[in-house]
Order: sequence, then C-alpha cells, then structure tokens
Amino acid sequence: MKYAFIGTWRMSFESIKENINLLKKPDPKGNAIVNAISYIEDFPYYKSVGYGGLPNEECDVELDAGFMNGNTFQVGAIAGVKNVKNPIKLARELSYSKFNSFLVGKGAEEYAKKNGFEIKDMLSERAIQHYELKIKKLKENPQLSPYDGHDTVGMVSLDVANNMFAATSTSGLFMKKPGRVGDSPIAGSGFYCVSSIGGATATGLGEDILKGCLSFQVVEKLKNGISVKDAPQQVVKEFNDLLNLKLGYCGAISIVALDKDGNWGVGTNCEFSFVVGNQNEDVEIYIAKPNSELTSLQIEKPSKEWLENYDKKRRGTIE
Ligand code: SD4
Repeated sequence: MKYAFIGTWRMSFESIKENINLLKKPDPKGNAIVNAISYIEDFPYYKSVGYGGLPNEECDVELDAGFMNGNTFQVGAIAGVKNVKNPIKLARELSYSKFNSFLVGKGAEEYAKKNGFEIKDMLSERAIQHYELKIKKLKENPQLSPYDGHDTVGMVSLDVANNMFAATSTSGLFMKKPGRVGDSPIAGSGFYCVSSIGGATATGLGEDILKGCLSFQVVEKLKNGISVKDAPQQVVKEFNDLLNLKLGYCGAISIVALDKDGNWGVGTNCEFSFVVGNQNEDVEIYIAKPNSELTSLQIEKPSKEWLENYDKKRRGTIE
C-alpha cells in the first residue's frame, strides 16, 4: 500500500496530518489535496494564502490557484481573483471544463458567484496592518524591497490507487502590481503531475520560476529515470546557475516532489521548510538547507526554538 503527501512550508503540517488518511483509500477527485489546501486558505495567520493573504499595492488581495489531475492531465486555474473564499475549490471545478479552464479576475469571480462558491472579503485586519506598516517603512526607506519573504502553499498527493494530484494556492507577492500573476496558477511552472511518473510544485519568486517551467522539468527528470531524491535539487541548481549566468541573479526557488511510489524529494536555493508523510514515514516538518554550490542539501527536523519562532512571527505583533 503506497500513499504520500508533501507540501511547501511548515504551514502544511496540520492540514497534511489531518488529511493524509484520505489517501489510504482511492481519492480519484483529489479531495485530500483540496481539503488540505482549503484548510490553509481558511487559516488567517498565513500571509501568502487565502484569507489573511497580504494585499497588492492598492491594498486588494488578489488570489491565484492551480490544480492538476495526474491521471487525466485536467488542469484548472484562477488568477487575480478577489473575494473567493477557497480559490483551490474553484480551480478544481474548472479542471473539469473542456473550455474556459483558466479564468482570471472578474470572469472568475462571476463564475464563482453563479456556481455557488462561497464569497468572502479576503482582506483581514491583520493584513491591513501589515500593509500600513509596509507603506510607512517604504516612505522612510524607498530602497526597501516590497517583496517580503514567501509562504505559498503547493502540495502533491498520491493515494493507494496511484491517483496523483498537484495543487497550489497563493496571494502572490506582497505589494505586487494589481493584475500581477506569478508561477503558482501556471501548469508546468507552479505545479505539474503525471500519475504514472510523479508530481512537483514550486514556491518562491514566480517571475523566475516561470522562466524555467520548473515543476514540469522535475517531472521530466523523473520520467528520464533520475530519482526523486535528486531531481528537484538538480533542477534548482541548473536553473539557478543558468539565470545567474544569463541574467545576473536568481530569486528564491524551492520545489517539493513525489514519485509514483511515494518517495519524496525537495530542491531549494535558500533555507526552506516543508512537510511530508508517506506509507513508511509519519508526517513531519523538515528544513532543507543547500550548500553554497547547491550541489547538496542538508535536511533536518526543526528545533523547538525554530518552531516557536515561526509561530511567533506568524501570530505575534506586527512590527
Ligand atoms: C508567486 N510563487 O506568486 C508565488 C509566491 C510564493 O511563497 O511562492 N510565495 O510568485
């Protein structure tokens, strides 16, 4: 019996733990991944996903999400959507459409309203406080980058009947331009999945992840026989080196991946936390730290202090 669930960032822990049991039975619709991501969308303290996600320059929360069924190649996605409570549910619904499977802005909002998706004001009080503080800091120091870390959720699931799914949900970059979209809702870049091979999903600077179609690249490497332990880090290193050569810089990029047998791997060019569990391993939080050449990764469980700091940073006073 093989099953596995992997997700980006420490924030995936509770939701994966709660939903991994769904993968012990056939899950042909991807309920486990949609439930797990919805849980994070509903949780107000994560700053880059769903309710509580940080707003764009004009203090509007614009949400992106993508969903892929690795059996059928069906993909659904939305981008730049305001006021839809669970973007991932909408993305999955759109994956069933032969046409119009990727909707943006008003069109997606209209679709959501007409089709009974829950509508909610997604701008939280806390997100407004973050916004106001950032505006103040930018006035004091215009050189500051508005980009402020990242926290997008991306997951890949495998159930006992070998159904695989990949999905993402994000509010994108804090202080982005209205209408800006990153990699997260773009199949091949933010997520990709083929049940007979494996799946991957990315987080980090969307503008750079998009340049290399990185989730697709990981699945291609798996197809070519490279192990899931190696494929994501190879993709990150190769693309990081290429962008540095061609462009002179490369933003933060992290990828999580599963193969069709429930083995997992990650790749990253910065310190990155993730969550994984499978038929052999309990659901755990890990931190991956690359060496400076990005040729290897140290993967360890976080200390108690790290966990407490993470929580404090998410829930503590905004400063
Ligand atoms: C984006 N990739 O919109 C997303 C941001 C992200 O954690 O991953 N944040 O570019």
